[in-house]
Amino acid sequence: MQKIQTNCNYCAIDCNLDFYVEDGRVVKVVPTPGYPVNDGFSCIKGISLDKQQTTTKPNSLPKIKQADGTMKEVSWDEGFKYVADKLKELQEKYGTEAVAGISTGQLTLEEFAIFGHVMRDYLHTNVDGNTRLCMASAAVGMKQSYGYDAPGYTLKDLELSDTIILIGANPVVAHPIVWQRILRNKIPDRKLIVIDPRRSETAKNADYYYEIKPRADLTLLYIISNVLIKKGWIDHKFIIEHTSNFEEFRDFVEAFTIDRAESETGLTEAQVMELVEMIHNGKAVSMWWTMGINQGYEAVRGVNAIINVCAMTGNIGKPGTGPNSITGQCNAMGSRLFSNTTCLFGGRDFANEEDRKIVSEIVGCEPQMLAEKMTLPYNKIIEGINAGEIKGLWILCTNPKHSWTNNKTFADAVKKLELFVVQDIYETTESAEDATVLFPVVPGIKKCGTYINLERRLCRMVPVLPRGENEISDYEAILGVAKALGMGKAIEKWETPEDCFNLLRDISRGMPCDFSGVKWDELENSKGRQWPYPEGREDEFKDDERRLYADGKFYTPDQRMKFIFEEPLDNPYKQTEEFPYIFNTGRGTVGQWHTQSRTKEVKFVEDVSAKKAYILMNTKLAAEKGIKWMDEIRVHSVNGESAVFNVQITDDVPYDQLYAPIHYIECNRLTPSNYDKYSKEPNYKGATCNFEKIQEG
Ligand SMILES: Nc1nc2c(c(=O)[nH]1)N[C@H]1C(S)=C(S)[C@@H](COP(=O)(O)OP(=O)(O)OC[C@H]3O[C@@H](n4cnc5c(=O)[nH]c(N)nc54)[C@H](O)[C@@H]3O)O[C@H]1N2
Ligand SMILES: Nc1nc2c(c(=O)[nH]1)N[C@H]1C(S)=C(S)[C@@H](COP(=O)(O)OP(=O)(O)OC[C@H]3O[C@@H](n4cnc5c(=O)[nH]c(N)nc54)[C@H](O)[C@@H]3O)O[C@H]1N2
Ligand code: SF4
Ligand SMILES: [Mo]
Repeated sequence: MQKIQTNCNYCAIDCNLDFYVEDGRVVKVVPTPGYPVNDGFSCIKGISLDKQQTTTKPNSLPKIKQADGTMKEVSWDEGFKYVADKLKELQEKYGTEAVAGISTGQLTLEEFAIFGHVMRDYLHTNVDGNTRLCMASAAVGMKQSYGYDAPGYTLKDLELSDTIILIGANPVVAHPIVWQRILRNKIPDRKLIVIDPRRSETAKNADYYYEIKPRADLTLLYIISNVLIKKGWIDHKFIIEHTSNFEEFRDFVEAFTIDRAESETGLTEAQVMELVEMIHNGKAVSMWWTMGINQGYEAVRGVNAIINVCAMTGNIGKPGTGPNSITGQCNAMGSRLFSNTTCLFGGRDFANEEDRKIVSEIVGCEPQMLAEKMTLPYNKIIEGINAGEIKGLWILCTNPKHSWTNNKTFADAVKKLELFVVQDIYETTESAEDATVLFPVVPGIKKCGTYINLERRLCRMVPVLPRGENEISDYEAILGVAKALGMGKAIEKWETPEDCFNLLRDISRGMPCDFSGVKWDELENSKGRQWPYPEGREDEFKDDERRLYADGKFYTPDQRMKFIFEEPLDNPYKQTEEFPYIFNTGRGTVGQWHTQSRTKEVKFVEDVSAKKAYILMNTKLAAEKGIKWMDEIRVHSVNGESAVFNVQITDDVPYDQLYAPIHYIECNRLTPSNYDKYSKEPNYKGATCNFEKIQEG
């Protein structure tokens, strides 16, 4: 029996797992003992990764839609040629930006990098990623405050913090290893604090739970900042030596007096004081956030505000501290730096001549070929299709017909496309229904590549199972189209994932994410490597768990963390008589992953999962409306759409809110086309709605 260590490609923890394989079949899966991230633990998604082998067809060829609407199987070479010719034809007919791509945070570094090279550099067009739906606000916020998209923590900080504040994060469901690391924290009197508008699974297990009004985080963080300053509970030395713009911030938050708390945030003055005192008394305070912050109409400012609180109290760069952004998808951290979408590879600048020279020399093209500007954001791509300006779309490893906000706009858009390539491990996703070309590719357990986890750790995916005839990986599919496009010299250095890794590694040299000391072969069977890990300085960076900012130096031009703030905006979706309820959305269960294309194949997850869309409703509200457990209701959203859900009744959701798990397509039928103005991340958790009971019979 052979043991193969590889990483889980669901969430951003990137657990490592040992697969025991015999005769081409997985016999057992054991979370890798001693791996610094998950050390012998994982969730059920990780240990069921091998279940996908049963659904991927052994003989997987592309399919092309025919004039009569049927899909015809063709050889891979024909598939590559068809897509390449069609992309060029559409560009010639309608303009360079008439084709676009939607990439992902769930592929390997090498896969979205080559996609970014082909589409953004060679074809000079737009590619955004599903990371926009997820991490864009954190990425933009960190770039503004720190000068670079660099979450500074290591997971060990969860065990070293005596005051852990989770704001807009539900790790019991969404990041079980974050939760497990919190449980390993044995500091006496360690406090776990949760700020969430609903009593989530994590809130129920917290020492302190604050039921904040939805979207009131920014105001709360400004009030907290003001009280901390007024009390003098701030780290003057750190502020003077390592930050900028503090005085302006201090003057700005003066207006955020504690008497505003109750009406504006839903927390009483006493609750806010309790929270502030815990921040002050904590020796190592850490704040962790996820989608409750990132997915809002002023999300970037929320990110800045969390960073501000940590910085002014000196809770940054030290063990157990930090404003810590928890990443969503397995390689969202990698895609933010290496997908060639919002920055040149490695976080370099599209407009910087020196950066262009370095990157072009390494990747093997002329500097003029490189993309010149950031991509159009996701929403503009969808709007562009609906406006008839974009005629071709190639999506990889994402299922937007389900996950995109106000998802009818995506469903409408794809009907207008002349070319719609869907590259997925399943042909049965909602998005695949409208494909004009299907590229079936192998799942993670049959391919190789690298990933970067939420604490900046690179790790290797190693093939666990052999491939069947005609089975190819995402990398090979993209490379095939690149060659059919006639990229020639510009793709010569990209022959294998290992070649690509080496290019990215060279590009990273000298950047904050420098991983020039990491070697492809050495990553296998290793403990992974957090960046930075510069070549020649390996000894300085040899620890298995490392954090950034210990020296108080940031990536801004003056090396200072910048206090950034702005007057809170008016909520675009106020509760009205017509739409009196907040429509909150998020993860439902540990076993279910996003649009369920993968996890519904896992029998022991599917057996315990609801088959139809459901929504959580407060007990009192249900009683008032005469609604019983699993009654059907039609929910009408402020976005103009409606959808049907089964009701589950609970006290964990406040009276004026409904909570819809994202794993059912109905959820995003009702979310709005509304975005943070800086990050363009959708305001997924902020719509309002109303509902009526569907009468039986
Ligand atoms: N099982 C499972 N795990 C997953 C995923 C999955 O699909 N299934 N997806 C992965 C991905 S890509 C991501 S991004 C992460 C997401 O991980 P999380 O962000 O932890 O998950 P969510 O359920 O989207 O949202 C977290 C919480 O935000 C709260 N919230 C809503 N509005 C507000 C608000 O105004 N203020 C505050 N403070 N909180 C608010 C919600 O009530 C919810 O409890 O999970 C990852 N892990
Ligand atoms: N209302 C609401 N909507 C949300 C959110 C929310 O909190 N609320 N969260 C948002 C967030 S944070 C995220 S990250 C998105 C996620 O949204 P999506 O990315 O659309 O969701 P997934 O189901 O993860 O889609 C991944 C697809 O890739 C396929 N796949 C898996 N492995 C491979 C592979 O190796 N290669 C290829 N080519 N395909 C593969 C899967 O079969 C699946 O169809 O949803 C967003 N939507
Ligand atoms: S989904 Fe996340 S927590 Fe679960 S095994 Fe995979 S990486 Fe680990
Ligand atoms: Mo995400």
